[in-house]
Formats: sequence, C-alpha cells, structure tokens
Amino acid sequence: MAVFWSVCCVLPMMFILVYAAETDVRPNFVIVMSDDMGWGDIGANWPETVDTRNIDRLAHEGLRLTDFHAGASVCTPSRAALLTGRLGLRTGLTKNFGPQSLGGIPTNETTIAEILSNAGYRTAMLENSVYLYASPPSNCIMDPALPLCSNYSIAHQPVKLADLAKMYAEFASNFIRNVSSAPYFLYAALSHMHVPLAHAPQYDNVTGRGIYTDTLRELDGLVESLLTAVKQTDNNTLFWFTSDNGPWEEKCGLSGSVGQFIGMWQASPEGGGGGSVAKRTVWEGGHRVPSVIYWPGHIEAGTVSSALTSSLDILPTLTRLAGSDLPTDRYFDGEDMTALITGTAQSVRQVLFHPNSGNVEEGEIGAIRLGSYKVVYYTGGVPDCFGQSGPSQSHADSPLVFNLDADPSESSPLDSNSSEYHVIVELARMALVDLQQSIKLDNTSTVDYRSGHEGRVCCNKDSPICRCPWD
Ligand SMILES: [Ca+2]
Repeated sequence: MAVFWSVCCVLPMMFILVYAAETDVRPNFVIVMSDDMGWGDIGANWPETVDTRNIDRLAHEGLRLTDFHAGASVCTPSRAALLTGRLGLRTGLTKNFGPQSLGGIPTNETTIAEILSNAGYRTAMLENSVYLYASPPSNCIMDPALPLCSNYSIAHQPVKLADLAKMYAEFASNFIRNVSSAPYFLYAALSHMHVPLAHAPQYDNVTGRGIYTDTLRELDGLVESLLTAVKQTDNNTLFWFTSDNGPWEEKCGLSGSVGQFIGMWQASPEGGGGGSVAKRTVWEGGHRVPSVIYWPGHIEAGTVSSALTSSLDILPTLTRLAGSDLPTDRYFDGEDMTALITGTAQSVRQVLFHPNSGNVEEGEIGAIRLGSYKVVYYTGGVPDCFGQSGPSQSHADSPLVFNLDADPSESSPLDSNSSEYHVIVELARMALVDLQQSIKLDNTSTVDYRSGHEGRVCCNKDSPICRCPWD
C-alpha cells in the first residue's frame, strides 16, 4: 500500500486498495480504529457506558486489554505510531498535520501495509485523511469543501458526514467479501467519535441522551456490520478494535469518557485547579484507550489482560503472525504481542514512553511507565470543558510518580522523600537515557511540516476529480 499522510481532526476520507496474489492459510487482519474515543466509551471497560452492545460482545468473545495505550495522545502522531511501530521521535511525526500541510509520513519509513503487502497480503485502508495533490488547479478551495476520496479520485465534495458509516460499511464489506485466496489486511480508521459528530437519520435520538451517544450507537452498529462481513467470509481473521487517543475534553458534551482515569492531580491546587486530563495530555485519559482483539480458535473467549501494551505493538505483532520479519535497519518501539494474544505469556514489556502531544514541545517524552508506576514530567496547558488549562508545568527536576495499581485516578503522587520514589525516578532516568541513545543510533526521519496552497485539495468543475459543492 502506498504511504499517505494522515490528517485527522479534518474529515475527508480516503479509500485505498492494493492487490497482491498469493494463496496461504495465514490469518487475515482487520484493524478498526475510532477517533477521540475514551477508555470509558465501551461498556466492557466502564459499565456506565450502555451504547456499545456489539463491541462489548466482541470483548466477551475475545481478549480485552485494559492497559493498552495509543502511541501518542493526539491524532497524527498516534496513527503514525500505529502504522510504523515507532515513536514520533524516530519518525519525525510528533504533531498534527493541518489541512494545508505539504508533507506526510516520510518515504523512508515502512508501514504495516508495506510489510504485509510485501508478504503477499491484499491491503486496504479507509481513513479520515487528506490526499496530497501534487498539481492542483490554481482556483482550488479547501474549507468547507472537504472531499471524500477513493483511491486517487474524489468521490464526493464536500463529504457527507451522515453517509459515512454506510459508505465505510459498503467499502469494507466489499473488500472483505471480494478477496480471493490471499490473506488480507484492512485498516479502518473511522471518523467516529471526532467532532463534528454526525450519524445517519436512523440514529436520531435513539439514546435520548444526545448526539454523542447516538453517534456511539452508530459506531457500534458499524463495528458489528464489519464483523458480520468477516464471519460470513472466513473463520481465520484477527479483528482488533481500538482508538487513536482519548476524549477531546474541551468539547464538553461532545467528548467521551475516560472512565476511572480522571487525572485528579491536575485539579489539585498544585496542578492549578483544572485543565484537561484527556486528549493532548500525558494523563491516562489522554492515551489509555479501548482495545479488544477477537480471533476465535486462537483467543479464549472472555480473556482480560492488564499487560502494559500499545498501538506501537500492532505492527510487530501482525508482522510476526504474517510470517514476515521486521526491517533490520531501524529500531522499533513496539513489541510482538503474539504470545500474549495466544495465552502463552502474561506480559509484553515493563517500560512504555508517552510522548507529549500538546502542552510542551511535541514528541518529547512527557511520562514513562515502569510496570505499574508512572513518572510524569509535564502537566497542564491543555484546556478542559470549562476553559481552564492549568499552568503548563515542567516537573523534570522532581517528577510526579503515581502507582496506577493503587491510584488509577492519578490523585496522590508518591512522597518525593521516600526511597520508593527515588528508585522509580532513577529507573525512569535510565530508561530515558537508553531511549535517547537508541534514537541517536537509529535510522530516523525528518518531517516536512510546511503548509501552502499547493497542498490543498481542490474544487474545480473543469477537473475530473475536483468537484465544487455548487456543481
Ligand atoms: Ca484523534
């Protein structure tokens, strides 16, 4: 599959199909990723959520990962981490692209799709992305005529948000049902639950609790329709549902649930009395996301794991299950989860790095997990629903340390005078030194974050692919 740059937080969608030919019995892979959906937005994680009956059933028939994290707490770097298995400090993808960005994933990075395509998989992607047109017409416009792209063409412009779920389902189902003997990989990165929220008319007021839960119902139905297509086609597909980062708290009633991961310290007097504890932060609500894997015959129904895992692990895991090898010319931050998934191991790692995604220099490590401990270096600076950000604070000299097993709400940091504190902070310092050393030795990439008119998607009635809303 070709490499395209992802711009979430805008809504155009792209369908990509690339075919290869091979016959074997390796598993198919379906990765379904929602946008800005919190850990508490599935009922299997958080009983207060009652609108994800089908995703909950998926969890009850498969493996639910309760300590699974996005590779970053904002869209582009999170998606890039999933697609490359590498942190933004290596790929250069440390912050969001905008609608007029000129660059994308650096071409010397290798995506899951490229690895699997080279291994003989058929690959497809649907993604809320903007395609980079090299030579758009001079009278292009961008906002509000965001396009729906299909391969290298614009299918609709502007995109019709209420139709997206139906189109997602049709595209994915057609791909799944029309594959032949070769195994396949479908990456379905949905626009749900990012604002602006929208759903088909049949979901109007189905919950009686507003557009967020109505849209959540539509997402849940969409997941079920994709799973139905899989079940009707084969019995050897690994189906993985997750989210790219936590809720966008600033959007108030249009954002989701972080469950029990409420980052209480942020609201304390020391934290400034408020500020977001979700998307764009290194509080748990920013990067701990739902993760459910369904693979009948290989995963025992109703399995729950609290192993520390990440979307960075998806690439190494799928590579292994496809019988392929990772490129040897670079470091990967993800780990192979195969043994965990199949029940022959209980853990994957003890250390996980959480990059900053909004309140200080993007990509810089803002927190480190060491087993159940979490060392936090930066807090504040991201607005919450009440417009409060809390001061953007560096704790580099005296980091906050939480024991998430005892304190999942991150309310009470360890006493900085305790020996326990000093041991954990020193281990974190050593882990950070190791990371910096491996980056120094690594094959890293540089990203072009420039923007300009030539990167705009276009609207021109004389063009075969750029249609204006008034045409
Ligand atoms: Ca997102």
